[in-house]
Order: sequence, then C-alpha cells, then structure tokens
Amino acid sequence: MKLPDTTDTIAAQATPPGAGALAIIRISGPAAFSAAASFLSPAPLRPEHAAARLLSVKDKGVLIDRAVVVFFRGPASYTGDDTVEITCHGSPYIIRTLLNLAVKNGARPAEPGEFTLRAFLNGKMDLAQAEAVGELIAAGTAGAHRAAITQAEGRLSEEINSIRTGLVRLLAQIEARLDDSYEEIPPLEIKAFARTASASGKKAASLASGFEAGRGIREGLKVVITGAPNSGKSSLLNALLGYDRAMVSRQAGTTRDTLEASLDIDGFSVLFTDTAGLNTRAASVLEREGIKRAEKAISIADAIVLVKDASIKETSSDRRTETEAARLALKSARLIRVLNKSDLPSKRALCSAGCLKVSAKTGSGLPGLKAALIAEQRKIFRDGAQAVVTSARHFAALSDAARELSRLEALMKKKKPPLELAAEHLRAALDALGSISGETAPEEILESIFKNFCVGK
Ligand SMILES: Nc1nc2c(ncn2[C@@H]2O[C@H](COP(=O)(O)OP(=O)(O)OP(=O)(O)O)[C@@H](O)[C@H]2O)c(=O)[nH]1
Ligand SMILES: [Mg+2]
Repeated sequence: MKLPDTTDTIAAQATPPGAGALAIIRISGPAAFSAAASFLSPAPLRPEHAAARLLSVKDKGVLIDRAVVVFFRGPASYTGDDTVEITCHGSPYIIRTLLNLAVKNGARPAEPGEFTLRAFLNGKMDLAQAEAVGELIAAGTAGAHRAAITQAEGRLSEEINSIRTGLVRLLAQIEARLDDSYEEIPPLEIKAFARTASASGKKAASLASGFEAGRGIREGLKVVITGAPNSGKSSLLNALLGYDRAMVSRQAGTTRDTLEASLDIDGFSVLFTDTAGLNTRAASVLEREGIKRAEKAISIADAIVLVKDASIKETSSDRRTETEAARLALKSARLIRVLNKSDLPSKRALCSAGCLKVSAKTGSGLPGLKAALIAEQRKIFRDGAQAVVTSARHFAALSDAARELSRLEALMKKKKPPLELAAEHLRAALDALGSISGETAPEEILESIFKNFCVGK
C-alpha cells in the first residue's frame, strides 16, 4: 500500500454517519473552491477567507438545502490547502447528494485521517500532534482529554525537540573533529560531552517511564479483583460502581465468568474485572474455565486488587491466591491488598503495610482504595500540564533513544573513545526521536497511524 495522493482534492463528511440536526462536509485541495462553487448559489467566485456565508446547495438547479459555508484559503486552513466546510442539515440524503456533487466536480472521497495527514505533510503540525488529534477525538475522560490536548498543543514535541537540539550540538562537535584533518580544533572535552549525553538520555528515559501510567490514562486502567472464594470480590465491585453489577451470594463459587465494568474515578477511566476465585482444587469444568479466564485477566492487568475476608482467619486459599496472582501478574502491575468485611469482628492480625481495610457492605475504606488505584495517574499530572507519553510507538522510540545514549555514555568512559562510533549512537538516537515528530518516520508508520482515524478527520 502507498500513502494517498496529496495533490488532488478530497471530500468527506466530518460528522458521524446517520441523521442529525446538522452535518459538516469538508472539501480540501487545489480544486476545493471550484468544486464547491459549482453547486453553491450564488456561486462564490472570490470567497472571503474564514467568513461564514449562507448559500443554497443546488443539484442541476434543484434546491437541495441551504447551508452555512466557510472558505479557508490555504495555507491558513486545517490541512494547509484551500478548504471548504459546509454545514448542512444532517439528512443522509442531503449529505449523500452533497458528497456526490463534490465528487462530480473534481473531488474524490477522502481516506480515513486524510485531512490530518495533509495537515502533517503540509507542516501544519508534526506527527505527534497529528496522533494527538486522533486521541483527542477518542478521549472519554478528563485525564485522557488532558493528555491528548497537551500533546496536540505540542508539549511532547517541545520536550523531544529540546533533547534533539542538544544531541545535534553534540553531533556537530564530533563531526567537526572528524573533519578536522589538520587538527586545528581543540580536542573534545570528553567529560562535558558525556555529561550532556547522559542528561539527554535521562530525559528520554524519564519521558518513557511515564508510559505505563500514560497508557492507563488513555485506555483506562485495567484492574482485576481477585481473592479467595466468598471474600467479597463481587460485593466490592458493586460497592465501587455504586450499582449491582455482579451477583453476590453466601455460596462460594458464585462468580464463574469474568465480568467487566468501567468507572470514571476523578477523571480517570478504570476498567474493573471481577473474577472467579483462583481455587486450584476446583472440580467442575465450568469452574476450571472460570479460573482460566481469571488468570488471563490477571496476566494483562495494570493493577490487581487482592481481596481477603477479615472476618475469618487466613486460609490456604488466601495464600494460594496471593502466590498465583503474583506469579501471573505483569512485573509492572501493582498489587493492592484489601481486607474486606471490616464491618465484622476481625479474625486477622492487623492490616500489614500497604494493605487497605474496607467494607463492601458499609462502603468504608472505598475512597482510599479508589485513590490508591489512580495514584500513579495523578502523579503524572501533578505538576500541571506536562507531556505524557500515551503511545506505544513513542514509548518504543524514547526507549531506543535512551538506550543509544546510555551506550554512548559508556563509550565516552573509555580511554580514547572512538568518535565515529559515538557519532553513530548519536545519529541512532536522533533518528529514534525524529520518528516521534515524523521527520524520520517511514511511510508505513504514517499509513498505520492514519488508517486508525475516522474518515473526515
Ligand atoms: N458483612 C459483610 N459481608 C460481606 C461484605 N462483602 C461481602 N460480604 C458477603 O460475603 C458473601 C460473599 O460475597 P461475594 O461478593 O459473592 O463474594 P465473592 O468473593 O465474589 O465470591 P465468589 O464469586 O463466590 O468467589 C456474601 O454473602 C456477601 O454479602 C462486607 O464487606 N461485609
Ligand atoms: Mg463473586
């Protein structure tokens, strides 16, 4: 596959499909104004930039709709090309007719994300900002929105660019020496050089380290509730959600299948999965299947809430569940120990450090549990609007850059560091960082990014 042609004119509906009060059709490209003029009346021959006009849409002289039309003269448009935005009534018939008229008069239907792709190719935004536009549209919580808008405004790009500027300077220092066959330039100050390289590497690594929490902010934090049978896992889920999502009973083994529900906690999305207890002695086929599903959920979770029943003594099932959960969980996953049923007389030694006492019945301790779950997310946003790495692509690029820079640092510790090799590490780090803003991103990357956009964006 190849990237679509960027020299022609594209048209698409920018609003969601289906009927609505209003819909927006966008036409962008060199023939955008002439295409629109051919079906708008009175035909706007020299349209004013960014001014709204009420015009008639006509198909062979027949009135289709009256629409508000705004003309943006390139490069002062979203895409950078001449663009027309037509706000018409949101009838599928009107929309279809308008798009047909645009196509008959010189436009072609746009591919997904093609308007934003053009904006990127025309230098209106860099790749990280273009990706953030997609995330902004998809953001469902305050946290995801904040991460996306910060990135769309260019904060991540600024941070990356500041690292890159430093590296370009280092590379220039090396290249000057490599070209300097008459040895006119004083030798490289290795210590200062290594210090700057190391600081840049740390910056890249620190941006990358926010990724796990950043991904949680964008996609929602995956939290699994596990624990011995009857410890109150389902009751806890219901109490957290504030409604009866899961069945609860005094019988052990009530929950078999995994059960999901999401909750917005202080602007962050949390996806809870209630599971069957990891009772390895489970007899029935159904129970075993339930355990398999629980294990799978644990293995991909960002955090695991381990529930124990405070009203009974520690059981072997408690201990087995804890070992199993620790074995299955991702290394990065947080384990949160919860002593439930704290409204009943306790049969346990005091809650150990990091353990939370709660009662699904009375709701006590739940605010603390919620706060513990989103603590990481909060930490990232503590210092105001800062760049958060939410994309696996950016994370990989930053990690690559950090790795190259740490190799460079190690190299500079040698007695006579080979400058050619040092330059190679610098170039590799610069390439990795450049792929984030798009300067060094190959076509396949662009393609895979923009195909996930909706048509019309
Ligand atoms: N007093 C009291 N009872 C609770 C509390 N939480 C749960 N229970 C009771 O404990 C029993 C088991 O609750 P469930 O929520 O079904 O427990 P579970 O861990 O989901 O059980 P399984 O799905 O069978 O593994 C029910 O009778 C609940 O009413 C609590 O905080 N206090
Ligand atoms: Mg249950």
